[in-house]
Amino acid sequence: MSRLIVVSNRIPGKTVAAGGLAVALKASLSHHDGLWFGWSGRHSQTSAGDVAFETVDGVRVGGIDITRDDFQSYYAGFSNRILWPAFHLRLDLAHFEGHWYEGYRRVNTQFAQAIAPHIEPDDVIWIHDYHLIPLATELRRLGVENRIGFYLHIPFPTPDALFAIPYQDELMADLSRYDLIGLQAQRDVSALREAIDHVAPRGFDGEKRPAPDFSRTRIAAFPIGSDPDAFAELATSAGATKMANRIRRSLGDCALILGVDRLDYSKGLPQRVESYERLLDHNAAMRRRVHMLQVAPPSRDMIDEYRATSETLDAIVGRVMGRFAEPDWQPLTYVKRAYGQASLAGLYRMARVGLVTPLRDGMNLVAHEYVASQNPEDPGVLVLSRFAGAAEIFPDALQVNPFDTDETAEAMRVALEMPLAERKARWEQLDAAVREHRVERWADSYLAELAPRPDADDLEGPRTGKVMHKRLQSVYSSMRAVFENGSP
Ligand code: ADQ
Repeated sequence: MSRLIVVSNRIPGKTVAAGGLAVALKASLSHHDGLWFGWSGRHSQTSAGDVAFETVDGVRVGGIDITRDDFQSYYAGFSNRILWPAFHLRLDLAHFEGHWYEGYRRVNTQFAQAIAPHIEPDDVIWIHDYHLIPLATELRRLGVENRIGFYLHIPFPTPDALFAIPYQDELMADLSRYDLIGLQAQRDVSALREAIDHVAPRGFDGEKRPAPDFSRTRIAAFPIGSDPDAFAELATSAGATKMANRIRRSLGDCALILGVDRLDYSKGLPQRVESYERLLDHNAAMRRRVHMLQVAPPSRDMIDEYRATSETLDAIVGRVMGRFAEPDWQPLTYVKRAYGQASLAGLYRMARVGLVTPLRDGMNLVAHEYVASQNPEDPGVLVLSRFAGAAEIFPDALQVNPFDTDETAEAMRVALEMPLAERKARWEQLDAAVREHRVERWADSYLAELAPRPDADDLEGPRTGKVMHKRLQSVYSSMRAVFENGSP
C-alpha cells in the first residue's frame, strides 16, 4: 500500500515542543500508517546508525542518532548560524565557517542511507525545511525514484542574501532535484524564481557555474495554517479557564496585550517591548489601563546570537519596568517558559491585543491561533508584522512595520480603543481566513500537487503518469484521514 514518508530535522517527542513545525505536523499526523523520520535528539559515538522506531500519538516515528560533532556543524553551525540568519535577511548575525558545510552534507547523506531501505516503490516522500535541502540529491544517488517534495517553513531569501551563503550553487542544484517545492507565501515564490533567474557569482577560477535545471520542479505557495476548531474548543476548556482566572486576578481592569514566541531574533522581541514603551511614553492615560504579557521560552540557546538577544531583551524589559512600574501597577510581565496549548488558548482569548510582530517570518502560527481562540462576541485585535507570511492572508489585521516602534505603538493604541463593531467585523474576516488555511487543507493541497495528475502522461517524465496516479490515490485518502483525525 502507498504511504507517506515525512522527513524533518526533529521528530515529534512526547513533550510539548515550542516549534511551529512540530506543533503543526504532530497535531495532524496521528493515526497514520506512514513514517516520520528525523534526528532522534540523541548523540552517537560513530556516524553510522540504525533507525530506532517508536510510536508517538499513533504515528510511526524513526529516529536517527548523529555524532556530537556533526550536530555542531550540521545543526548549530550551517543550519542555524548560516541558513537561518541568511534566509531571514540577518547577514549581520550570520557566522561563516566553511567546514560546517561538510557536516551538513554528511548528516544529509546519513539520513538518506538510514531512510532509503525503508522506502517502498509507491511511497511519496515529503521533506521539511532548511536543514534537509540536499536530501533529495542524496536519495536520488541511492536510486530512489519516488516523488519527492520539499517544504520550506521559513522565508526564501533575496538573491543577495542567498549568494552570501557558502556553496549556495550546490544548494540551488539540490532544490532542483525535487518534484515540488512548497513555500509559505507568494513573496517566497517570487524570491526563489528571482534566484533561479539570477546568474550565480563566479568562483575564484572565474568559471561560470552551470545553472541548475528547474524544468521538472513545480514551485508554489502553500501557506501553512493551524487547527482552528481545536483552538476554539481549547479556549473555553478547563485548562484555559484556569489560566485565564490566574491572570485575571493580577490583571484587575487592565486590558491585556499579549506576545507568544520562541525567543528568536527573527521575532522582533526587543523592538516589540520598545514599541510598548513608546505606547506608555506617548499616552500617559494608558499607563494604569494596560498590561503586556510576553511569553518567550529560550530556544537554540547554545548559539551566541540567541543568548545576546535574550540579554538585550532582559535589559529592555528591566528598563520599561524601572521607568513605569508603580507599587500597585506593573506595566509588563515577561515569562521565559513554554505553555501547553490549553493555557495558550486561554491567554489568547483574554488578550485584547495579540502582538505578532516578527521582523521576518515564514508564516507565524501564533497569529492563526490567536484569531481562532477569540470570543466571537468580544474579539481582540491582531497587530501583525507586514513581514510575516501571515500578512498575505490577513489583510484585516492592523499591519505594521515592526522596525518602526512609533507605528507599532500607534497600532496598539488603535487596537485598544477600537469599537466593538469594528473588532467584530475585522475578526470575522480573519477567522474566515484562518479556517480557509487550516492545517489539513495545507497538507491536502500540497500532497495533491506532489502526486501526479491522471492526464500527466504526455506532459511529464517517467516518474509520473496514469498508473502512478492510481497507486497514489490511496496516499491521498490515507493522508486526508491522518490530517482530519489529528488531535491537538
Ligand atoms: P517557528 O519559528 O517556531 O516556526 P511559529 O509559526 O510562530 O514559529 O510557531 C510557533 C508554534 O510554537 C505555535 O504553534 C505556538 O503555539 C508554539 N509556541 C510558541 N511559543 C510558545 C510557548 N511559549 N509555549 C508553547 N508553545 C509555544 C517555523 C517558522 C514559522 C512557521 C512555522 C510553521 O519560523 O514562520 O509559521 O515554522 O511552518
